[in-house]
Amino acid sequence: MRRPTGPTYRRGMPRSNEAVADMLTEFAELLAISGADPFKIRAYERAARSVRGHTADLAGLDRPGLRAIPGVGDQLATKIRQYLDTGTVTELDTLRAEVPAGVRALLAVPGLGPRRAHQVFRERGIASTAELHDALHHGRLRDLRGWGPRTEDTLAAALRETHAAGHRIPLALALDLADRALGALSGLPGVQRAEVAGSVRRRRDTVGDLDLLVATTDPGTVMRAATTLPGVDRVLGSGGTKTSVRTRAGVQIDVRAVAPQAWGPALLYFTGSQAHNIRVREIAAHAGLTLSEYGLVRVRTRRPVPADSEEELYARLGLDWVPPPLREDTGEIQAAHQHRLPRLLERRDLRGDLHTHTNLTDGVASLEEMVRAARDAGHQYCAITDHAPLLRLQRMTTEKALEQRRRIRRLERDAGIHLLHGTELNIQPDGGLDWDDDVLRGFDIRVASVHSHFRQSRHDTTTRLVRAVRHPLVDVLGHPTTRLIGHRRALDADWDAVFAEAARHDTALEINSFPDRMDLDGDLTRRARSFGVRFSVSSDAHAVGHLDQVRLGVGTAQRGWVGPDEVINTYPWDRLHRFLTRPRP
Ligand code: DGT
Ligand code: CA
Ligand code: CA
Ligand code: ZN
Repeated sequence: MRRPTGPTYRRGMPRSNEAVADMLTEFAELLAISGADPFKIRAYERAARSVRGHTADLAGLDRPGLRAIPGVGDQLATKIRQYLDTGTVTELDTLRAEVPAGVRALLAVPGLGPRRAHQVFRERGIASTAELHDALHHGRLRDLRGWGPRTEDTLAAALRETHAAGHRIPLALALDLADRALGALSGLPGVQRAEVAGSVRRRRDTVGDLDLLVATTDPGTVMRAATTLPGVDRVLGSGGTKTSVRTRAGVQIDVRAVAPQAWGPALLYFTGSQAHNIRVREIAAHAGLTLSEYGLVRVRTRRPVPADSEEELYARLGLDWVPPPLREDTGEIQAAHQHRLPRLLERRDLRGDLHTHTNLTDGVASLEEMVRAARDAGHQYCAITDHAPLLRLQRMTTEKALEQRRRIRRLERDAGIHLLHGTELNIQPDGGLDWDDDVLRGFDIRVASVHSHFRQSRHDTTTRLVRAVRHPLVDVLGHPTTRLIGHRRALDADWDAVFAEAARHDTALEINSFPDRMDLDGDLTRRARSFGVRFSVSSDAHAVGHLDQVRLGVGTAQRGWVGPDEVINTYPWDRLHRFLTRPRP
């Protein structure tokens, strides 16, 4: 389709040029992943740059006109023309089909490289940076073909460098590391309690380091054990009550030993945030008390005020206990004072998952395996939401979707779980969707997400999302910002406008739990909540092991102050069904 020049100009670049440049960049990335000739890859990169800098609208150029652009030769001119005329390029579609979506996230990992990214996905099923860290941590990469301990070391060194350069660790990895370390520490003689504090306990989506707190009568034993935690390769420092170590991948772990009677104040202190702690100490000061990591002391008499637990400490200060994800000094102190803290969503409130994939598209488990795993996870219902046709790499067709529906209906008869046949639609640059309404109506649930054209203007992105949210057959806006932590920025949109529209049209917003996504994040969730929207906290599982990821989404929802009644997948089956068949404005 040829577009007129003029109205399509955005920030000086015609819209079709931007689309072509995006296409060429994707081409280069996919070529790199599939191990193509570096010369060819560079040719695509160069052409992308040159198209981005081109002021005349490419849509109006014929092949000779395209060839006149620096870096665009005969073959590229043909491909660009095909793209402009048909919206796609045959060879690109083939490449997309060969490269699973998860692999692309691995491209951001320094020291890995495209070919190895593909290899770790293919041979180890690794599809996120968190999983990669984990595999490295356990030495599961060294027996890959062409690898060895040296290759692992190089990768670990590259990761360390990025951590040293201020890069933060994804929460998923931190939680896994914390679980393992706590497992090792909590069994030691003298240990009464062991927990993770700091930003991990507050469930920030990325963390700087891990802070472990141990209540023990025998700190020496804890300090010695801390230096030999699984995966540790360097001791940064070890004293009587604090040991700092570093894992192979460069993650720092601080272990602190405290006396059992100081557990409450120490846990409060080392959970932070610093801003929250400052406010709590101010309140103590007003009451004539000083609060430190050792406890509460009355200033006048210098006598300790007994308060062993966090609950007692907060209570002594006239506050309700504040759930750690709220401890950011953003209104939680006042709410705790007025006994108006929200009852937050918890893992056990979730009755089902509304975003999962099978091997019909880019999942690795079969439909049957996925359903069994969801039932074993205790879910009352599960939606299968494989990708829709416009995400061409997935090769979905209407026939395949209908066939899957039949399989789901058969399976449901004795699956012991309610099944929803859903779809994850692709919101097109103009806000359009994959299918017309007749087809869309046939699904039990429709999640609509952005999977392409991430660099539209703020105005166009907002219009695009608002149109999707207004669609009477869209139930959930999937991973709304499309950010990939450490790899891709959030879409630039007027989120207030999107949230207001979602509230008005009763479209749920997803809190996607995939480790690299966590999208919406805590801050946007809280913002969205103020508009009165509903949420869906889902796993986006591409494998049975991913169903457990909802713990990340739950943490994010908590940071957004979200309660169970605001989350559609806490609803019992009947109520969920009513929601999905609700009349829409
Ligand atoms: P992170 O590690 O950057 O993700 O963030 P946090 O909050 O875990 O910060 P971290 O590891 O520096 O310290 C853990 C907690 O210890 C922090 O949330 C509040 C508490 N804390 C107590 N005193 C201090 C202090 O003087 N500086 C800092 N940064 N934190 C302190
Ligand atoms: Ca920390
Ligand atoms: Ca720390
Ligand atoms: Zn998606």
